[in-house]
Amino acid sequence: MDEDVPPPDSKLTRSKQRWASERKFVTGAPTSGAHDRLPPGQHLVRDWPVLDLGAQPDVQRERWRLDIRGMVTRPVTLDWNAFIALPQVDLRSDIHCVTTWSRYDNDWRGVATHTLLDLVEPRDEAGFVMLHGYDGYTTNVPLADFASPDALIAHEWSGRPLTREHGGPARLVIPHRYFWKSAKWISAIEFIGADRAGFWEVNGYHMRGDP
Ligand SMILES: Nc1nc2c(c(=O)[nH]1)N[C@H]1C(S)=C(S)[C@@H](COP(=O)(O)O)O[C@H]1N2
Ligand SMILES: [Mo]
Repeated sequence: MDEDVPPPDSKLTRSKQRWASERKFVTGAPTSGAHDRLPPGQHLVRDWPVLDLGAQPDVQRERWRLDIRGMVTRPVTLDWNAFIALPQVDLRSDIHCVTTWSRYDNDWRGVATHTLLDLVEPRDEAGFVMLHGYDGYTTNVPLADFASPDALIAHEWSGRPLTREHGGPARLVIPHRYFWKSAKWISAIEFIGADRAGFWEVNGYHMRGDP
């Protein structure tokens, strides 16, 4: 499996730079600006609420795997060492939960989704992504949202390992979508052609989740 992971520079860096310059997968302008930082109907919290289906899987790093599959040129299964060997980024972002709480300035460390896209190279038919969690949770996002420059698979929050209740060892973070799109205990990233509804989306939540 290790041979599937390119070295930190070379092709990966080049194609990241190329994607950045072409703004590949990115639709619309980055969302920020103090005036609209708190989306309509949201209130600020200082603590960090825990929300999930109730079962918080105990996944040790030694047993953790991230399966990246579906409509990609080079599917890969990363173990923890391969994941940590990928380029790491530090990103600060706000959380917006559909239950109306928002939390500003969360410091994440992890692997940018762009790095994973470089690794597996989604095929042209891939338009959406289904995220899978170790608790059986699923959620769907358009590829453009997954590929957002501020999206990452995070394993640290505020300089500490992400706790189990918040999705450790690693979770997705897509800041500009409601937090239910940010799968905790992430186990698989599946690239699909036609959009499919995940857990909350089947239960009536929005397919895009724009706060
Ligand atoms: N695997 C998994 N991911 C999940 C969920 C879940 O039940 N299982 N709940 C989602 C919802 S509805 C929210 S609001 C956030 C909550 O993340 P937090 O508990 O770290 O605040 O996780 C999202 N990701
Ligand atoms: Mo949520």
